Amino acid sequence: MERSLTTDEHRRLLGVSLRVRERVVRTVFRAGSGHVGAALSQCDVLVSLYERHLRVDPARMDEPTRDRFVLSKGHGGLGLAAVLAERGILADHELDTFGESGSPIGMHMDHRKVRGVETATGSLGHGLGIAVGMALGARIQRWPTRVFCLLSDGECYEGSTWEAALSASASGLTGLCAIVDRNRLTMDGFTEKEVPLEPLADKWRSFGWRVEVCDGHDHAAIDACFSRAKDQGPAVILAETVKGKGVSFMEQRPEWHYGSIDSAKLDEALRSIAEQHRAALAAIASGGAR
Ligand SMILES: Cc1ncc(C[n+]2csc(CCOP(=O)(O)OP(=O)(O)O)c2C)c(N)n1
Repeated sequence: MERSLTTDEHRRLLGVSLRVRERVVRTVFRAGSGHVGAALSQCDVLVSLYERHLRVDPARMDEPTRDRFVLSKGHGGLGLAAVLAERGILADHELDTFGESGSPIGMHMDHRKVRGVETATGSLGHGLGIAVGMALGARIQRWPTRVFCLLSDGECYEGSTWEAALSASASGLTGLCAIVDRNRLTMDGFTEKEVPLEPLADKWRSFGWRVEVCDGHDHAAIDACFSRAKDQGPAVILAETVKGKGVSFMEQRPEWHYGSIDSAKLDEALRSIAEQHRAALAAIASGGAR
């Protein structure tokens, strides 16, 4: 695997992922519930994107030529809110209201209410079409804008996703990069046991997309995919992930798609996140991945 990160940068990204995961579980504890498994699954991909590839200025999120990120898997809003807070786009006190009655920051976020959110999502299957429209608009304006879109693998069951994929390749949209959070789980079961999606890479290729496949928790691998996808679009990164990643009692368990945690579970979750972080640092020190 091509490595584009220095060891120091890799350690820094792991530190950001650690803090994002801590924010996610603390927020679920405070809010009383949330899509915790989905948020932990997408965490490392979004950290890589926001820390190294998405060209935005946190102080000027309305700058017209900025890059755009569309969270097509809208139930990942909890995880995106934690990343926005870590990047300084959302204030900590704003994140603290996540999911509260009357708060602007709901479980599915709304661009009219939350700074840094580009479009309202929640109904699966619509984000890629919106991202295609944004990329076409940027091309017409001759802006340098790149558009990134995170889909869940469950969204690859939606016909509208494939309509958008067809139109993106027909339009030769180079500034568009989709990422599929390929954790192989939906809300209540495993994709390959229910309606198999494999061979998923071949499906995207046959729709005219350049395909990258990587370990969606290996920052070096994710970073290399984002770098290769630049100007190569439309490109899709199939990020092989683990739902609930970082909290061992949640990993690959459908019941943690959405849930609540009491203070004992919060402590257990924080311990698990810290342990996995230490293991990842040790792997880097010994020359291994993650
Ligand atoms: C059109 C539509 N149908 C159903 C739902 C309800 N729903 C929310 S999340 C989800 C599936 C979750 O699995 P996946 O999409 O693979 O996302 P993951 O959490 O695994 O990243 C479903 C069916 C929805 N939000 N939108």
